[in-house]
Amino acid sequence: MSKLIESSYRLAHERYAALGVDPDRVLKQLATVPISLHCWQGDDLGGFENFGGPLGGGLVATGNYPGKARTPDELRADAAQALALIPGTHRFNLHAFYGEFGGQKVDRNEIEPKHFKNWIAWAKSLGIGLDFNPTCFSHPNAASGFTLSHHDKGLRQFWIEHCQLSREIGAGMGRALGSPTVTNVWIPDGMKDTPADRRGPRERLEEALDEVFKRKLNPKHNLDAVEGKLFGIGAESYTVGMHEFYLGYAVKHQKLVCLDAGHYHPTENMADKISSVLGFLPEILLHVSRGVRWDSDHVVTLTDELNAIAQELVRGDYLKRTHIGLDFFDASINRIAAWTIGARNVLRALCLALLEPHAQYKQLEREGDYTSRLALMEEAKTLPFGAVWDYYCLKQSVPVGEAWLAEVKRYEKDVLSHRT
Ligand code: RNT
Ligand code: ZN
Repeated sequence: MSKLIESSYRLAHERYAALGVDPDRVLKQLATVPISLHCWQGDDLGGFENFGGPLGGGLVATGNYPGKARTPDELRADAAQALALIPGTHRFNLHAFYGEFGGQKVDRNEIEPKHFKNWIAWAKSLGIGLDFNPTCFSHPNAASGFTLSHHDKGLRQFWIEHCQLSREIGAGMGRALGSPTVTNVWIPDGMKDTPADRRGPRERLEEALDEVFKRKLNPKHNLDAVEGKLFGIGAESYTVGMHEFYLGYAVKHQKLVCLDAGHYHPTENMADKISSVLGFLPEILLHVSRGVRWDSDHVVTLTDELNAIAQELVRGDYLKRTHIGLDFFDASINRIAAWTIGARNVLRALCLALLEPHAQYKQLEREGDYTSRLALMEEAKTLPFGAVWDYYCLKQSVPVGEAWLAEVKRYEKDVLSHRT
C-alpha cells in the first residue's frame, strides 16, 4: 500500500511541477498550520460544572449517538484519539465550563487557573497549544437572554468578571505552553422579537467589553478575539453582538475578530471578508463551521465555501495571521469521527489551495485574460490532489484514506460502548 502511495505521489508531483507548483514545499507548509479542535464536539456542549441547567444561549445539539464523554479524562482520551487521526500538530479549544472543579460548586465568576491545570498538563504531554472561551450561556444568570449587555448592573458585572478571569486563565495557559492562547468572547445576547431599544444593549456591551479588556496581557500569552453572529434560536430578531458591532470594536481596539462561517446570511461569502478585515486588523480567528438552514454548526465537509476560505488564506498570504478553529456539534454521529472529518477537511482544503498555481492565475488576471484564468481554475479541480493528500497522511503517520474509520470503530467498541 505505501509503495502505491509513494509512486502515485511521484506521478502527481510531476503533474504539479509542470504547472510550477512544488508539492514537497506545499506539504512542508501545510505541516505548520495548526487547527484548534473544539472541546464541545466531544460532549455536545455539556461541560463539567456541577450545577447549571440545560444547554442555553440558543445553542442546540441534536441527536443522541451513544458514547459521549462524561468526564474530563474521557474527553481528553477521545480528543487524543481524534488528534492521532489528523495529520500535523494541532491545538485544543476549551470553554470555561470544562474546568475541573472537584465536585465543588465553583461559579463562573470564581474560576481559577488551577481548575485547568490537568488540561494544561495534558496539552503539554501532547506538545499542543490550548485556546479558551468564557462560557456566557447555560447558566441561570444568562436565562434572560442577556449577559454582558444586560440592563441589570449586577448581572452585567457577573459576566464581566467571568470574562476577565477567562482572559487570565487563557494567559496562564499560553505562558505554560509557550504558545499564545486565543481567548474568544462570544455572547448569546439578543431578542426573539423586534426590540424597542437596539441601542442600549450595544452601548452597554461596548462598556462591558472595555472592562473585560482593561488589563493589558502579554500577547505572547493571550490574544483576545470577539465573535459576532447573525441570529440564534430564540434570538431571531436582534443580536446585540452582530458582525458590524464587533468589527468596529476590533478595529478600534486592535482585537482579533472571529469570523464564524455559520454566522452570516446564507448567500454571504465569509471567505470574501478575510481580505477586507485583515486590511485593518493584525490577525483574525476563524470558526470553521457549516451552516445548514437555521443551524450554524454542522460538521465541516469539503464544500465550495470551505475551499473558498482556504483559497483566500493562501492567495492572500494570510496563513500566518489567521488562527483556525473548528466550531460545530453533531450529536447524531460518532463524536470522534465528527472531529476527524471536520479537521481533515479543513486540512484537505488548505492542501488543495496550496497546490494551486495561483501566481499564474493572478498574472492572467492582470493581463485581462479572464478566459485562461477561468479555464485553469476549472482544470485545477481535477488535478491528482488525492495522491498528494494520501502521501501527506502516510508521511505524518496517520491513517491514509478511510482507514481512520476502522480506528474509530475499534475505539467505539473498546471504549465508547462501555459508557452508559
Ligand atoms: C455560537 C458561536 C460560538 C459557540 C461556541 C460554543 O453560535 O459560534 O462560537 O459555538 O462558543
Ligand atoms: Zn463560533
